[in-house]
Amino acid sequence: MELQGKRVLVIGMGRAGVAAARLLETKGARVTITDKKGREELKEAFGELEGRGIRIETGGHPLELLEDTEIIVASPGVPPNIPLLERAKEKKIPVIGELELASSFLKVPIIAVTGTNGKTTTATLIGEILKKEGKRVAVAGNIGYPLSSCVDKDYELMVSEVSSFQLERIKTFHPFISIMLNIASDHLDRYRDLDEYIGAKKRIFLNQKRGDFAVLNRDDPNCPTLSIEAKKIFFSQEKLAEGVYLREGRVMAKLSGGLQEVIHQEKIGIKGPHNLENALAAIATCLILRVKVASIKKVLKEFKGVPHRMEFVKKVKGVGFVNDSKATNVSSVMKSLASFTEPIILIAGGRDKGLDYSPLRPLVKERVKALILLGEAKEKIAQALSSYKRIKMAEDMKEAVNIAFKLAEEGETVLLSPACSSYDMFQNFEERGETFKEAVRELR
Ligand code: UMA
Repeated sequence: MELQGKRVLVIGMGRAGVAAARLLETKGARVTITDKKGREELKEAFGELEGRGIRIETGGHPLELLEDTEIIVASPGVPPNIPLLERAKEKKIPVIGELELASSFLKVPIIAVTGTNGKTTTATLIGEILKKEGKRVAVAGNIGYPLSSCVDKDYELMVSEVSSFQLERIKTFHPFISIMLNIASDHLDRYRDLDEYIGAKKRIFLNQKRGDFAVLNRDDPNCPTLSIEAKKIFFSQEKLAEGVYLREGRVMAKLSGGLQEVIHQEKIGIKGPHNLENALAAIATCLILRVKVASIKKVLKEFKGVPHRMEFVKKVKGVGFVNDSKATNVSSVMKSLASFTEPIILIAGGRDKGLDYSPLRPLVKERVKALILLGEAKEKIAQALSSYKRIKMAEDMKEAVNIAFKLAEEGETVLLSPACSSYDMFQNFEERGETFKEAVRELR
């Protein structure tokens, strides 16, 4: 992408926008960045952009900015229907995302991971296995570290977690391996329906050709398999004729060569059926990359998962506390609940994403001893589960943790697994998880 002297407008001064603005500036573009928030709230971003000759416009997105704009780079969290983007469309100003911008400068093969749940765990796991194999690999994208920060660095492979928001705004983004883990209802505050959401996710395969690979979940009926030009490699918890699958508790792989056993399911460090799915996808990907089975095995045994995803915090008076702040949709919470056998005191709620919470009903009835709700969505969740009577409301995380601790008995688990985004009360899910952990540490 030739950017020398180009007038580029970046929308959003979060992690993606700031990294994009910095990259654009190093490529010789004349950069303006705008954010709807005021200057006070954006202190950190100001600090990172100062002294670089970047024009900063805060407190809104005046339409006049378009008069001096040739290309727009929109942050993933910026919805397509804001007036500035609607007007840009009328004026035929091209709009790309930060993922498209960054990947156009990357010269190394990209392994892209998408899906509703498990992206971060799988991307991290693949990165760890490749590192064990001695590869210079970066793990970036939706995981919290923008791809723009990886351009012109000394990597030989890029593992990128990609979201539907990022995929909406790609044009040439071309992964060598695309992984689709699963699809369930999510982000229905941005998409009309599940089909539109799947449509955005499917774009991961858009520019793949023969010679590329698509790693797909055979067990998920929502996972698209049609109109994919790349070679399809399936993974499954049931036996397959070809691919990576489970047979009598053993992970088996049959790709281009003969059948081989990779690891016994019980030896995999991360537990639960959803994590098995993540591990199978990572194994398939690493075998495509011709990684030695010994390296895969070693990392699978040692890997303990990622922070804020079913993260064990500590035990207080025999009560376990688990931080699952990254569970920001209903299906993710269901998978988490299903992986416990002891009674759970569940803390949920946050900003609603247009989701239907009623599918939680059976599992909540069966496994949840008490449900503590907080945040903007608390009434909506309570209504969806109205036949469940053991609900308590909390004003903040500290209160939620205190109530949960009072109700819990030895041997039980307090689980933060919100089913909602964090933006009503926190900067992001990481801050929510940290606040939960802090409240747990303060318990006596
Ligand atoms: N903003 C505007 N105008 C708008 C909307 C937002 O100016 O109309 C501004 C906000 O005031 C804020 C900034 O945009 O200052 C935030 O931008 P952003 O929401 O794109 O967030 P970033 O900090 O740039 O983080 C983004 C991803 N965020 C989202 O997709 C919502 C991060 O994924 C990602 O880690 C990061 O880029 C680096 O690549 C987070 C996420 O929640 C984890 N992702 C969703 C998910 O996983 O479900 C998709």
